[in-house]
Amino acid sequence: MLTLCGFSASNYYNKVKLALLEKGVSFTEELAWVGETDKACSPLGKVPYLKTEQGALSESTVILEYLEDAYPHPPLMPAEPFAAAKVRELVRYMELHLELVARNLYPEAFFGGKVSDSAKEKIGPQLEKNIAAFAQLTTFSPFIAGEAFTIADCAAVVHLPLVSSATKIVYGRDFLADLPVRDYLKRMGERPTVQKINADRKTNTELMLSRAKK
Ligand SMILES: N[C@@H](CCC(=O)N[C@@H](CS)C(=O)NCC(=O)O)C(=O)O
Repeated sequence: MLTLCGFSASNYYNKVKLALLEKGVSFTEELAWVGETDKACSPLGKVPYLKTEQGALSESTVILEYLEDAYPHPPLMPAEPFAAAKVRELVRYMELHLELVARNLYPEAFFGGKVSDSAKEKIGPQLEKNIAAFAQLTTFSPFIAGEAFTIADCAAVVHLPLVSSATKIVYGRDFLADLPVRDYLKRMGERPTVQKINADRKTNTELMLSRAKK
């Protein structure tokens, strides 16, 4: 039995949850807020982590690769090595070059904090450059990596909305507006698995914000 630990407002948590739902693997969820995680399972205190009968795993992409090996059907990775590498490349771009850069904006965009003007001046052009590079790698037709739903979609569905909303709030302009992201997310939103993670995310975000007010 698998236990997914973390909280449903987290994009990285939802990336793994979406893969589990798409694969139809049975799992339970254990609520672990940041600061209340099991350090033996996730040494950096990050979520998500996955408890398995053999022990725990941290880092969402590592978890997805484990799930792919342990539960190959339905596949979320192409069998052909080059196509599989292209999927990993897309995940890397979305996380290292888009989400991690945009994350610097979250304190102001989502948590009532402030990002300094000098930081904003650095982050904006960096994100624009990285988004242009990412755009070169994907056509969104119909999925991020082409014909099939893959782990790149598990990442895109959870990360791209945050990049859009953070840039819109902080810079007054959605940096992803020139890419077909809205149509893509609408298409993905027709999947019951995506509807489930989005519904749970809304409920958990309210809980997270009410905890923060206390
Ligand atoms: N590289 C990690 C990123 C996970 C991550 O940053 N999770 C956030 C929540 S969305 C977190 O746990 N933040 C708390 C921290 O970094 O201490 C992964 O892919 O699992």
